[in-house]
Amino acid sequence: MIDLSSRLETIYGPGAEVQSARYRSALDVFRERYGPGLVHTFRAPGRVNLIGEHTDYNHGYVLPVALDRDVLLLARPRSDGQVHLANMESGDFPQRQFAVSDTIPSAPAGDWSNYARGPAQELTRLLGTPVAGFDGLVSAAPPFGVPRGAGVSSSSALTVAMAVAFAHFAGWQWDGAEMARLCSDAEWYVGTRGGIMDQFIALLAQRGHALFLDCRPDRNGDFRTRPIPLPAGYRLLVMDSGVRHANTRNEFNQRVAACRAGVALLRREVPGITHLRDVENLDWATLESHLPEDASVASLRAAGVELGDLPNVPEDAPLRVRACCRHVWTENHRVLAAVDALDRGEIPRVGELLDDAHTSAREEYRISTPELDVLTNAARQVDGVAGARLTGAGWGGCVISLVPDGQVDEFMGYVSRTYMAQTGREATIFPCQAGPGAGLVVSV
Ligand code: NG1
Repeated sequence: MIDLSSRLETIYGPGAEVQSARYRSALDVFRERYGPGLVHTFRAPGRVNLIGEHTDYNHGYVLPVALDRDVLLLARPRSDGQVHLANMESGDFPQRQFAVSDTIPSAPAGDWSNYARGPAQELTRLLGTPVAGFDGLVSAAPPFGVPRGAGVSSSSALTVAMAVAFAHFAGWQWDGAEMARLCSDAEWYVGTRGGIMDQFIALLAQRGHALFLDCRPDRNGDFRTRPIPLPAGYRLLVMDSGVRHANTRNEFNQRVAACRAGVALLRREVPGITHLRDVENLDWATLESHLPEDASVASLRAAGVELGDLPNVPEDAPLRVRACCRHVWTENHRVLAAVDALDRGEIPRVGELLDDAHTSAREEYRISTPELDVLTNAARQVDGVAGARLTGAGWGGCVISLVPDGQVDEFMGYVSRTYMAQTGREATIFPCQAGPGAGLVVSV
């Protein structure tokens, strides 16, 4: 019989006893609901991104880190092709049921079962035969679960946990990159025109490391990745602003549209380009003169600019084409510089780059909020801190900062007090433990 505690220690490190209680209570709930017998427990982590925001869907560079906060999916296969889903947070996520096929109708927008429907459909298509359904129970409540809507990728963690379970029951031996692509397609099913960063880190993370990922596939469809050790002597602290924005998918897709518009317009000058990544070595000052500051979706389409499908983006949505593309161009250069500085152990330089990335996210991509700006400013006041920036899509969520080991307590106290004084809100601050990637944890 597998010793759950030692298995959990390999995932969560010392102090994993609290996880043991969490796993056991989820197992009890599962068996109460679905009956006694063997249960498989899968997990997938959330993430923060050290630097490289909104670059992934532009085929750029990112540097995410997995959290030790994760989504657990307890599951037992069924033989009737049905998926039955329950959630420990049943008030927010009522039970759901659907049938597996290669064309699964999506539930209404916002329905949590879409994060299972997407992977079931995509894996069925990939394997050419319907995958097995299962009885499932999700456990992702605080404090161990991935905070929702906080820009730390709770939706991808849920998608990846579902995909890993479907793959396990289908007997599919996945390889990280192929699985990440499948999960990314599964999120397009849900309606986000996002990139591949979240799925890659959720699957390929290593303890104590960030993951450098070049989001441009090579000719064989492979991606270049490199684990980068987190700097010794520093803790990566995550500050959750508590601000959650609804409907950010429209805003998100508008930014995607601005980038696509930029590519389509620049293609008239630089034939053959498909993503902003293609112009990263050209002089930006020359390029940007070809891009409008502002343009609506309708005016761009009328001018023959191809934007592709853009769910939830109104025709009169204003796109800040030049500023958005400038952010992506400069951000890619910052990621490469940050990797270089980490390799050399030049942590103050990493900090400068994080600060610059936040300024660009705020001024150019316009994804910050007053609360996130208060947190970044407060973080930078503490001695020795190397940078602070928002992480994830933006419009709320979390800020990260590299804090010297000896300053962690002072940092947490100062930032919490300042945030409360300036916004009247409580920040939740926690260290990122850089956990490992998704998979089957235990079958008991
Ligand atoms: P979050 O923060 O999880 O909404 C989104 C995208 C990422 C990436 C970041 C911005 C999805 C599933 N996630 O992340 O791919 O584009 O924003 O860097 O689309």
